[in-house]
Amino acid sequence: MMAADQIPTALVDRLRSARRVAVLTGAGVSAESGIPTFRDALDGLWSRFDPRELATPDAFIRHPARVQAWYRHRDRLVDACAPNPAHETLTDFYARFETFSLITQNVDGLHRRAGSEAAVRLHGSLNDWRCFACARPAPPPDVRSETDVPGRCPICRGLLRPGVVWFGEPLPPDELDRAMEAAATADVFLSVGTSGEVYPAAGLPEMARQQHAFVAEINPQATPLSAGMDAVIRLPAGRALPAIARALDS
Ligand code: BV8
Ligand code: ZN
Repeated sequence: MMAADQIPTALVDRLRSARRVAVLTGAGVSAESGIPTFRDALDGLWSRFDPRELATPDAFIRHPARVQAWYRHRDRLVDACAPNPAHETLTDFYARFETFSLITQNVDGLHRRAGSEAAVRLHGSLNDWRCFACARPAPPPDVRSETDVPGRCPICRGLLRPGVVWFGEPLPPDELDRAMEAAATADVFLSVGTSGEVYPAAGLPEMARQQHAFVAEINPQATPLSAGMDAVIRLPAGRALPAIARALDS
């Protein structure tokens, strides 16, 4: 059993001596909580869409009720799920290292629900709905299908949008600055559960590597980032991260 969860000793050694550790997570870290990964989020009736056709301002303007219904569908999926051992182990890393930065692309809020209040949220949050016109925060619209009337702002009647960063939209500057500072100063950088295809987040592991951090990937599948890694762990995050914690404790 332990052989299957063998963690590269080079990674354990570098983590033991590391002062500054940074972790970038993607949708794969929530997979074991039952949340479909970003590319699998198009389940059931949503399977006829590509996420990049829905997660854009243009799609929202053209089909507001469709986009609102998809995000409310994902909201409900997330509400029924809980953090898994991957999220919990990463929360414990705050106490384990002198400086620990958790950077997430995920919008499901599970890192915060696991106690990682300081998680850097590069792509926003499913829960924070706001008016597309006046930007006032608003309660989520009760829209379940693209044929429903789209939800509107109670103040200016503008359309309501989820508080996520869509393709073509800039990332929140403060969050991106924090993430880049973490990558630029990390001794060890872990890329966990991300396909490494969405920028600028996917550029963070390379930033860390360029300043000679030890960079490792935790993902059952290879990604475009794999070739640049000092170590790869082909395990689910919910097994690999607790195994890393156990190796550090032994
Ligand atoms: C921007 C919120 C500029 C919405 C998301 C170069 C530089 C800058 C930009 C670009 C660039 N090249 C291209 C661009 C444009 C674009 C981009 O990157 N396009 C891609 C498709 C090529 N980037 C942007 O548009 C960004 N904006 O740069 O703006 C700008 C500046 C000024 C003014 C105007 C504009 C905005 C990108 C953010 C898009 N929003 N999310 C929503 O969620 O609906 S991105 C979306 O993809 C999610 O956040 C998701 O997290 C993210 C990445 O996907 P992953 O998390 O990796 O998930 P995925 O399903 O792909 O993979 C899951 C992985 O987990 C798999 O590898 C799987 O093997 C693994 N896995 C499965 N199970 C497990 C597991 N791993 C571990 N354990 C398991 N159990
Ligand atoms: Zn408004």
